[in-house]
Amino acid sequence: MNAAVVVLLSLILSACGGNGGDSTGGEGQTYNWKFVTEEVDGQVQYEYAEEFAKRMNEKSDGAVNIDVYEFGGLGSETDQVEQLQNGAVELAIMSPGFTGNMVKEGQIFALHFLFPDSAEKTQEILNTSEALNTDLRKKYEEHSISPLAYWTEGAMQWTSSKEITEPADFNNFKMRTQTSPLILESYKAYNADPTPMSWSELYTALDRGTVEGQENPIFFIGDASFYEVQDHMTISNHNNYVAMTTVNTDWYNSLDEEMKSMVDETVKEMQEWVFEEQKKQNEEWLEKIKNDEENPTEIVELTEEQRKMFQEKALPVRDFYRNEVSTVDGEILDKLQEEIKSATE
Ligand code: 6CS
Repeated sequence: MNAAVVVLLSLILSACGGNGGDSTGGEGQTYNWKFVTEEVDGQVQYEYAEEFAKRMNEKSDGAVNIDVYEFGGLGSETDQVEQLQNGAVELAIMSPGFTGNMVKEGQIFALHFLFPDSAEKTQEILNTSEALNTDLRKKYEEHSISPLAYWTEGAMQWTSSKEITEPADFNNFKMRTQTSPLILESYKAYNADPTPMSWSELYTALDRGTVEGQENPIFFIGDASFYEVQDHMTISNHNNYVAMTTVNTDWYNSLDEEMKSMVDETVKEMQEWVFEEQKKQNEEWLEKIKNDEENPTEIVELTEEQRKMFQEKALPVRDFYRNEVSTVDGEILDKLQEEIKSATE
């Protein structure tokens, strides 16, 4: 989207609500908030925001009204980050993969094979980790973004125009990634040629061969139709797609205690809800992709031996994160690794 249009949209959005939305004060106070997502109707992030809005409306006896925006209307993923920062929207689902140039530490989620293979264990760690929920949150808050929760949208898989089963298959392979520099670094470790872009351009880029492959959870590969313009899907489980429920920090801090508790409580309840939602969508889409005869996809699952080859190449990226990316000498990563170790022992 044209930058001027985005600025104009942001101004209109601010004028329509601003911090805290409509406030009539005391009894009968109403709240009108905006919640932007990076996905469209039916997809996990959008469904999350709709469910969150419904619960808040019910709990507040109709006092809280949240307008949910699907991806596209308010610009690119990075435009949406700015809208949350400047308070044009109060709430956003944000992927750390689009904030890496700003919140360096948030790129921790770009590291392959860091979290356990079990999605349940991964979610448990995302829920309880002090490294993420306290230390990383502080880093985001330096930029007016408060991540209130981290949740998985499912394990990521590769789709490609040729079969990928070992690191050598990535040699000079044109791989689409999100914009965080460490994601690009993770693919350079396999000798691939990564290109960052918004997912709004990805279907066409895959179709035209501008890029040859991409990574995403299965539901997204299905719902965004990427598999229709790709021949192969590798079940690699090389990483988890992590999304964050974020709020504008000043706005959140300006809520009265009762409203803040209602937001916190709803965010907490949503963790279990969204885990089930992503699981259902990922399972359903895997079956649909397997059975789509019009758009056949060759699906291979990496063997443990093949995964080990990728793991070996991916491990040095952690040192790169510690030495070149982290602003606190890898402290958050070290703490997270300890937490992962004790959760999986
Ligand atoms: O690949 C992407 O960029 C998109 N993938 C997901 C699962 N959600 C939104 C995001 O922008």
